Parts: sequence; C-alpha cells; structure tokens
Amino acid sequence: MTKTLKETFEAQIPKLRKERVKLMKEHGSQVISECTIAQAIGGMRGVKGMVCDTSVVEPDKGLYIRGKSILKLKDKLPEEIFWNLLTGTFPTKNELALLQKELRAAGKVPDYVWKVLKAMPKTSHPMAMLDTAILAMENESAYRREYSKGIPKTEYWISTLEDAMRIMGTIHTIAAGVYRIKYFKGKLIKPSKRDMGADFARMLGLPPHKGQTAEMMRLYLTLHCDHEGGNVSANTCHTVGSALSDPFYAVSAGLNGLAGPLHGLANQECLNWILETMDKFGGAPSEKEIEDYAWETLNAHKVIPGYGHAVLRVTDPRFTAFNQFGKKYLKNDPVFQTVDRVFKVVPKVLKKHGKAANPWPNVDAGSGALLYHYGLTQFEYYTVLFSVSRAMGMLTQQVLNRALGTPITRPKSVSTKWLKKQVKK
Ligand code: HAX
Repeated sequence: MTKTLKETFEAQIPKLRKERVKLMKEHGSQVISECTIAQAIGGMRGVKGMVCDTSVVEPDKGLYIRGKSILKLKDKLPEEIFWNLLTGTFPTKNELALLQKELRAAGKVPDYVWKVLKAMPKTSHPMAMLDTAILAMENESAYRREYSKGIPKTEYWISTLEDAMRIMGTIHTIAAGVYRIKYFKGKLIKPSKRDMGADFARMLGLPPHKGQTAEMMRLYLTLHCDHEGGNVSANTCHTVGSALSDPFYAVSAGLNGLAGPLHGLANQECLNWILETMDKFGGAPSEKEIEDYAWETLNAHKVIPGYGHAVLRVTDPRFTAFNQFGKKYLKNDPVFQTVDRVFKVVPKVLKKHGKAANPWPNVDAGSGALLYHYGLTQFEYYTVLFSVSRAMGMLTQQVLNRALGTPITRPKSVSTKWLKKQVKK
C-alpha cells in the first residue's frame, strides 16, 4: 500500500516514544560524558549532551545517515534522503512520486516573500536574503496556527511536519529566486514537475550540459543533507526549536549559523582560495607552487579553507564523492585539477604545520570546482546551495523532537570565577 511520509512516520511514533520513556526510566542516571575545563571553554568539543537520530559522524569514517555511509547513498534523490532522514526507511517508487507531488503542492512561494527579497539592498549577502525569506514566510506556519488553538503536545509534530513540507517544497524555488534577483539574471523561473535537484538547477537558469548539471545538483543536495546534531547550524536550529518556536524561526536561525566562514561559508572561501592560487601563478599551479601558497596562508595566520574538521579525522567521504564526480566529468578543467592537486599537497603541509587536529579535506574543499564548472561562478552564493540541502536535516530533526516531546535546551554555564575556585579545590 502506498503511504505518505506522514503516515509512515506516524506509524513509528509509538515505538519511538516507548523507547525513550524506557531509556529515561531505567537508565536516566547513567553517565555518558564528562566535561573538562578545556571543553567548557573550547566550544564543548566532544561533550555528549544531546540526541540526534537522523545521522552520526564517525571521526574515522565520516557521515552515516540512518546507519548507512553517505557514499552508499550518493545516488539517491534528495527527496528520498528527506524521507530516509525522518523515517530511517526509503519510499517505494509510488511513495516517492506521492512525496514529490505533496512537496510540489506545498511549493507556492507567497508574493510578499519576493517583494521582501527585491526590496533588500543589492549588496546583501545571498545568505542574508535566503534566511530573511524563510523568516518572512513564518506567516505561513501551520504549527503557530495550531499551537494557538491549544492542541495537545502529542500532536505538535503534525503541524511541524506540515511546516517542514512547506519549507522543503519552497526552499529551492526561493534559493533560485535569490540567485536571479541578486545577480540580475532576469525573470524568476517557475517550478516544474522535475525532481528537486533537476528543477533547482533549471530554476537557477544554468545550462543543462546534457543532464550533468542536474546530476551534479542532486549529488550536491544529497551529500550536504545532515551532519548529526552538534554542528553550529543543527545545534542552533535545535535550540531555537526546543523553545517551541516553529520551523521557520528555527531553520532561519540555523542557517544564520551556516553563514559563518568556519562553517558553511567555508565553501565560498575555498573556491576563492583556489582561484587566488590560479591567479597568482597564471593557471593551474604546480604542487610546489601550491605548497608555497599554503605556507604563505598559514604564515599570515589564516586558515586553509576546506581543510580540517571539529569531528572528522579522515578525508571527508563527501569530498571523495565530489572528487569522483570531478574525475568522471571534469578531468580537463583547470579549477578541478587545482582542487585535486591541493588535495595532494595541503594535508602534508598541515601535518608539518602541526596545529590542525585533522589535516584532511572536508566537504567544502571540492564542491566549488563543480559548481564553477557548471556555470555557478558567483561563489558568494554557494552557502545558499548548502542551505537548501541542510534544511532537510534540520527539519527532520525538529519533527522527530516534536514527536518525542524533547524538552527545552538549557545547558548550565559557569563563570570564570567558578572555574578558578574549582581549580583551587
Ligand atoms: N588551516 C589552518 N589552521 C587550521 C586549519 C586549517 N584548515 N584547521 C584547523 N586549524 C588550526 C585552528 O585554527 C586551531 O588554531 P589555534 O589553536 O591557533 O586556534 C588549531 O588548528 C586547532 O584546531 P582544530 O582542533 O584542528 O580544529 P577546530 O575543531 O577548532 O576547528 C574547523 C575546526 C573546521 C573550524 C577548522 O579546521 C577550520 O577553521 N578549517 C578551515 C575552515 C573550514 O574548512 N570550515 C568548514 C568545516 C566544515 C563545515 O562545517 N562545513 O560547513
């Protein structure tokens, strides 16, 4: 029988709730983590203090979505990944078609959103435009509407999922609109019945390159979908959502975090760095030239974007997936060749430099070369693409938390004075 995403998830809820109650009741006092002073000062790195079931990042293996390595899922459609993030299962062919139909039905972007975007200064960052558009759409929130009617807590997830579908149905259209408004690309292109990745590429107005642009976009949206719960954007979305703010507030807030250069904005910085090396050396630089430029960057006390990670300690499998795509289609592209060469050189330099705990490339090191090749040359826009995908993780995490009644986030902070007292003890 063909089921909707809502029906499939609804059937899972009783078991999930029971499991959580049992864990809390029988093992609630079990210690799973400790926190040192270095961790309290250092961004809580490694402190286990929240639950996220959509995905896990294994330091030595990379991203696992619902127990499966991202490399095994790279050929799935973003819509299938959205379903999988929420339910841990995959839709049948008919269920996928139904989900796509529902997303299209939720896909109308209100006119006031376009007016807001068009009124923004031409110098606004595309991430500020995307986040503003999502926040402006808060007016559409089913959750806010239902909550104000006084619905029971056990039903919060229903309207949260409705909002999630609304955001998922519109975010690629909004993002494409941001691109066309910001870069004077002419009229907005209306959505069609294509799958999300293909339609997004089309609405941006990119040349199709015999279907390769759509293939690249699907891959891009699938690979960036989620990265467990503690990263800045997921954690921010979680915290805002835990106050029962609706998904429009929470996702917009999370994406504001993604806009930071140490997080999602790194992909814009990465391509910039690659193009700077090419500029400096007049084309694809040699390995020696890259090595010299890497040292120049480090000696100027700057980071090499796209390298290092707070959790990962190996080459990010998402970088590997982009690299494989590049080797298949872009072998002769000098930007891709430079990215590939940087991959050979920079880990050795970072190891010698001795600071970065992880000298290997993360997801942002390679994606820009592909986007650039297929005509997306405005790298200031790249984090918007990342956001369209990452919204899937944020939204599904929020629906799960509503279904499970996860309480408001409130870690305890301590003062430096208190820390000093502890040390004396
Ligand atoms: N180049 C130069 N120095 C680096 C570095 C890099 N790529 N990565 C880490 N370091 C430095 C850190 O700046 C830090 O130096 P200080 O002690 O002087 O502050 C030191 O090495 C130890 O840092 P770490 O423990 O290895 O890394 P963190 O967990 O603190 O930070 C970052 C992880 C991803 C923020 C970091 O590696 C970095 O700044 N990388 C470059 C930016 C980047 O690629 N960000 C995207 C990450 C993926 C992501 O979230 N995408 O959205």
